[in-house]
Amino acid sequence: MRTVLLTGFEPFDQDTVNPSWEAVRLLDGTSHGDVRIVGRQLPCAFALAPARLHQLLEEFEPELVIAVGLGPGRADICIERVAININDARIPDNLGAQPIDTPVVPDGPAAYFSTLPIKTMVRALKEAGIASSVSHTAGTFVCNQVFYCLQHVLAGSAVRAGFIHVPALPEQAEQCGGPSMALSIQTEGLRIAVITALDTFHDVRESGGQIS
Ligand code: PCA
Repeated sequence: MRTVLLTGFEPFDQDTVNPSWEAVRLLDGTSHGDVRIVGRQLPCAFALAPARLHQLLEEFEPELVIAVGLGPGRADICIERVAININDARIPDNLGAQPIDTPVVPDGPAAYFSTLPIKTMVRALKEAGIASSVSHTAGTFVCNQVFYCLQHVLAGSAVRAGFIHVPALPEQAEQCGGPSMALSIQTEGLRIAVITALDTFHDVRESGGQIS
């Protein structure tokens, strides 16, 4: 059976909900043709997330992996381009750890690129009327750590992988007045992202839009 693995994160900081997990949970058990989608949750903890990720890769042997996280303040579905080899936590994780300027993988390369067709995914989301863009930073917290570990462990393999940041839910953004996106749109956006990644082996060449 062909498998796509999606991961979402447990809530972190002051939140009681994490849209990345809520959306991934809704997609768990669905399928696209002969491909099943498996959705699992990752802990928001530097000490736990990589091991859980490795476990899931071994258990499900997916052909495609998309890790998803909440990007507070993000206004659209951000297809991440690059993971960097640094942990620099602005807040403590769910175990109280707050690494500052430590490597994700000692002696690992400075960065890894997503192996997903990121521009085609953005285009497909926009064509479906869902706001999306290429992002050039996944931050330096647990999301970037997981993204880096994912690309590190799969480097040189045929398994394609990448990371997507989703916006806050409307009920989360209410308190601070920041941008948000409804869960149903996030979920549909991730579904389109998965299908597009599965079906696309050569990314389109078009501008990602940013100047700086
Ligand atoms: N977002 C955090 C970690 C977990 C999540 O959903 C981040 O962007 O690093």
